[in-house]
Amino acid sequence: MFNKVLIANRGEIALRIQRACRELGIKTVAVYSQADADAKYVRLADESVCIGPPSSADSYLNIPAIISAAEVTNAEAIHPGYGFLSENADFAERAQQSGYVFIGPKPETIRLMGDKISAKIEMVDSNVPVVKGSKGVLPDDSKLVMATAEELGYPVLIKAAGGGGGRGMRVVERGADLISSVAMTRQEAESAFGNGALYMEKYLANPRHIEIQVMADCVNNAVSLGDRDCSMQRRHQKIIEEATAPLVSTDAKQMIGQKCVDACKKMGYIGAGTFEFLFEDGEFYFIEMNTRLQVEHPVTEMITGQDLVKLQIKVAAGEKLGLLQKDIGFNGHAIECRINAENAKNFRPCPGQITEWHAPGGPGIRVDSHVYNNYFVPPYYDSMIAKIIAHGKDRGEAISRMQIALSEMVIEGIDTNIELHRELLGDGNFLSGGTSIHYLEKKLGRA
Ligand code: MV4
Repeated sequence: MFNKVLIANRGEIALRIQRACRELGIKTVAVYSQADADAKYVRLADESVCIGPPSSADSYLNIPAIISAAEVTNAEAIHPGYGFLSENADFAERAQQSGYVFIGPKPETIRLMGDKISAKIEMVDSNVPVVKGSKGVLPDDSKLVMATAEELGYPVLIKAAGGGGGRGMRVVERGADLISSVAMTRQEAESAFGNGALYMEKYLANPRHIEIQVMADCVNNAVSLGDRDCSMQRRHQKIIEEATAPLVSTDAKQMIGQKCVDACKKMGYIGAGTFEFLFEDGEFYFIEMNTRLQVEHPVTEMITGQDLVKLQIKVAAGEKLGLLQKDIGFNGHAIECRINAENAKNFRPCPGQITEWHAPGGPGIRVDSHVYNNYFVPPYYDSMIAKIIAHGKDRGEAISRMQIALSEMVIEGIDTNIELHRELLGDGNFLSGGTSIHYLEKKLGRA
């Protein structure tokens, strides 16, 4: 096992990774920007290194500064968390070349999945169901583009190979708009990702977003840790996630989980991974794979009893998973509410001083947060300040516990989305389960 791990992230996830390291007897190095100098996870780490000014580009995205911090502290491995450099294949490669273990998949795997076209081809080859679409990259020839769209039937979706997470895509409703839409999307993709490669898919009108969590070791053992429903989102920011997905048969979940495991084995996947699917009319359609730990990993931890961060670190250190699929059980239901520092009406980030902080507790409640009384939420980063996770024997109990937790929580000094969560936890459609990816935006639009 490693002696010392550098955590190349901030906020709640830096603290979460630190806790896993501590359980494994690993010393921790926190890196921080000048804006995070007073943060709790910086104080709690065994060592800390300032890596630059507040702006992410100069600190948490500054590869040479992070590698230098690993050098001066003699760290053996780097955990990238989520966001920032977590899916940057060049970072993984440079860390490796400098002699550090990158806690994640191989750089070539990150690259393969980072290109959404090669990822989709890999899934087709692994027998994972994908959305109907162009075979690989969309050709330049307008006639061929038109023919592809006609064959799929409108509406179609033009997506950028370098995109993902909602960036670089455009819905096309009719043939008359197709060629200009392709040209615009290509332009945007070239300037945003330096890659004008596009692909086309049939547009699914009202799907849910369901993802499969996997974990794999370096001797090609892989397991599925089940699914999560992340359909409750606004502008591609998830706000509530739950495990397991409501109203999907256990058989269908097991089948798709097994396909993801097989795909992992075929590509020699190592570490934690998430297969993202759209789910419509009882069918799963692969859209993207995330090669990192996800924000919503706690709901999976609550129902499986597995510590995903400890498993990530173990397999990165070359240890075997020591788990077979039959060892993975699912117990009850878990829901996560993401608490953001944001204005309730316009959703704009609301940084500032927290003057009162009371986190909820009680049976089945977990709070992952780096916040404390009088903490100052800096304006430079993501506005998520806490995650409340409620676990219960079934969905009803998880919901009831979350409602109580939300009623207990007090955050003063800044605006948050707690009130929105309270509203959603009483929303009839949410309570029934199975709302689509468009549900929240439609509900907010009506309000
Ligand atoms: C789609 C789709 C409908 N049809 N693909 C958005 C983010 C990226 N991960 C893929 N996305 C979508 N791809 C087809 N063929 C609808 C979305 C989509 C979406 C997906 C997941 C979660 C939230 C979403 C919000 C809007 C659109």
